[in-house]
Amino acid sequence: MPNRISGGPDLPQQRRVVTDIPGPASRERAARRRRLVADGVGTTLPVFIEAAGGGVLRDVDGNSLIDLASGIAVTGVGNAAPEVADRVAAQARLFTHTCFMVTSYDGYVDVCEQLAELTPGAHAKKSVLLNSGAEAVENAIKIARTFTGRDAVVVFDHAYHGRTNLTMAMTAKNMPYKQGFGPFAAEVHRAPVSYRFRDDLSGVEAAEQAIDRIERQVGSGNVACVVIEPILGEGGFIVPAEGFLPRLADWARESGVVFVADEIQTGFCRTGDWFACDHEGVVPDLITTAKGIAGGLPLAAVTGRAEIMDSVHGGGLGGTYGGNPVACAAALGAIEVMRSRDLNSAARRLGELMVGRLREIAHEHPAIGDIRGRGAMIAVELVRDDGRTPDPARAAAVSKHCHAQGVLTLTCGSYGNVLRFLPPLVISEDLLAEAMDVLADAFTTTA
Ligand code: PLZ
Repeated sequence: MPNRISGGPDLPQQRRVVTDIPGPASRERAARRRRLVADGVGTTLPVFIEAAGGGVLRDVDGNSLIDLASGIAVTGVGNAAPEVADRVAAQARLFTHTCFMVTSYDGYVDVCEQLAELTPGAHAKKSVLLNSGAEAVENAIKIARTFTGRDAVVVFDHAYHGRTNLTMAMTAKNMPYKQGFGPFAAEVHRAPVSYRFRDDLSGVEAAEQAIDRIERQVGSGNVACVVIEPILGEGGFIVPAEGFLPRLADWARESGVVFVADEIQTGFCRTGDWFACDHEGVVPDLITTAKGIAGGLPLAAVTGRAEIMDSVHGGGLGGTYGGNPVACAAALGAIEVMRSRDLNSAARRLGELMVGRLREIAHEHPAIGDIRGRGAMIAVELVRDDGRTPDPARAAAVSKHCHAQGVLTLTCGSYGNVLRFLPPLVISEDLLAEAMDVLADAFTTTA
């Protein structure tokens, strides 16, 4: 069937609300969805999308929504970016699959070359390509365990690493990710993270506290790896205080522990650097990436020191679809956009715009207890009148108002009280400013 509507950057870059949201056409489809899709699959906003591009999503009722989600930090280069779509189409016409473990192709190796160049550190690096973030984290643990001959995995409070069995064990929050899904994998240990809004510790003090916990409760000689999101994503866009990550990385090096940065949400220009670790010059031994790497196609990777990556026996890493040629073509197109349009600078500009506006809103609304994040990964933590107690109800109400007004916002956080903003890095500043106006209005309306 020919597609009459085309997405991508040609889609009119405007907010336009022509029906209730969700409108009648979406509501009709939602009934069909309920009949056919498992109830356990959630939805933030029950509209059906027919086209998307730049900073907007257009639904089947003709509403044009400002996108502050990017499909959870995926479409940084914009939805249906021509550089991605064209390469995907061309590759799909050549061949769609061979299985890289059966016969090789250039796209896979090209993506590994880009990863070696772009990820932190000048050492020799190698990669394995996979399908999802959780699968990348699982593989990082396999590699760290083989390299060290140790079992224990250390993760942090408020961490999110995925929904597979091992990564559920690593994820902190019970509902909705873990409830009823156990038993969970063994040898996963949790340490406290630096959380400036809720602790009084400097970054180094918080790191010492975490290290002490690990040494007392696990024993550093048993630890294969520490896995940390340099900015914790689903857990509430928690930015560890300066010095926390470098101290932890130093301790890992001294202790023979593999330092794994999970940059699945923070990677590929989102924070205004290629990777969030770059901000403090932290060089992880292994880095997991996914989401933003391929402009919306499923692709993930573990990249790391060649000697660590190569500790795994031949045939020990892989999977049918990992590094699928169409997904690799998409990644090469996406990375081309990041370079040619300097999306790191774009992310920084968007961040300044958002933080500036959020400060104004916070001035009038004490419900905003904290504004944090980096680049185009920004959030506000909402609290009650005491300035401390989490207020998830307010976060939900503000988000609901934004949705009704045609702005797609997301919430997150261990308490569900964090509103997060993840616009595509190619969104126009005007559109983002308009979204912030709607947000300001949402705070006033829900006060
Ligand atoms: N590590 C840091 O952010 C995915 C989860 C959405 P997958 N975050 C979005 C949801 O509710 O399932 C994520 C992440 C970090 C790992 C993952 C997992 O990546 O591609 O969803 O498996």
